[in-house]
Amino acid sequence: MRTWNPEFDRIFAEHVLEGLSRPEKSIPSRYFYDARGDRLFQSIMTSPEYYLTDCELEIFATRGDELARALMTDRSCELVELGSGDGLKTSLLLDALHEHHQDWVYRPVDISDNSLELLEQRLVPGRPWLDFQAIHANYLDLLREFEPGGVRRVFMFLGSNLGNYSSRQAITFLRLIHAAMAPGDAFLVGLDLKKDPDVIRAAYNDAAGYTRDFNLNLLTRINRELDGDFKLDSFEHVPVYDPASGVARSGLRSRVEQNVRVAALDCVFHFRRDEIIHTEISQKYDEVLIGELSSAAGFVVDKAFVDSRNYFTDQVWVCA
Ligand code: AVJ
Repeated sequence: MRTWNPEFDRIFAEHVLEGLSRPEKSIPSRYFYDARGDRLFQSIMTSPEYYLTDCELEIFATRGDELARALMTDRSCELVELGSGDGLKTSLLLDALHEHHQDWVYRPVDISDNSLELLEQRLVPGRPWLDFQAIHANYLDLLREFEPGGVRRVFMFLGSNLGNYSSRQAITFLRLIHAAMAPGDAFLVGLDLKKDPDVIRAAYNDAAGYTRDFNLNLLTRINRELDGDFKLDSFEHVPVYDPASGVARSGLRSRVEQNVRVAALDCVFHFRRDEIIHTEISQKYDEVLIGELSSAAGFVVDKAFVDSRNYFTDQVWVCA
């Protein structure tokens, strides 16, 4: 596996310092995903309330062949997956392409070397034709390294991962992808749609408590990696959803006024009672929002697939 940027640890410390020093405290959601966070996310994905994975899987399982046909060409191709996912959906697409004699190089890019290894164990056995070339990197940094042209590329960003960005960040990110693309390349993106707010609220507040543990894992991680003394039971997971904007937001509420020392940062952070550490946003989309986003970044929607409940969409975008 190729590691593109080895400085993850230093960057985590910097981001925690920066995020907890702000008047509105926050920690970037990408730090959920250490080995334990990856496992918790797997549990979230199998929880009955978290519909996103099932919906996207349904699209890949029932429309995989159409998806493959929408992406096929007569040139050699690489599939660059930003954030590696669990491999199931990707394997359906790769298998559908293989049936059409389209054996693409598959390059999953992920910040978690742990999940890249799991992915390799899941995908490679039984697929001797698969050229698997994982890249361990922050995909934001890596995207700047792609020279458009040469081999045809299809960038893939599934699972409504885009929703973790604010709309400004999302446009910046989409422009980075656009800049890495040459005419004829494509972008396959999975987006969670607006729907009954209670369905969305339940998805971020599962009864088994996986989402709560997933959020609190950020504090566990600071305790372990940065020698922090967060008391986990003095913080509560608070998910909220605003149907008008489509923003689902998660945070950790301090139940009491308290000071928390993080030794590796040589810092003590003060928390007022009820103060929130913002941990994640998960944007829900509608057609208007998708139109605004795609065109702001220079894309047009070429094909759109939805699941049977109209909860989720996978779309092929091309350069306008
Ligand atoms: C992987 C970013 C799509 O926002 O729904 C799941 C992560 N957070 N439960 C999402 C997540 C809480 C997930 N994404």
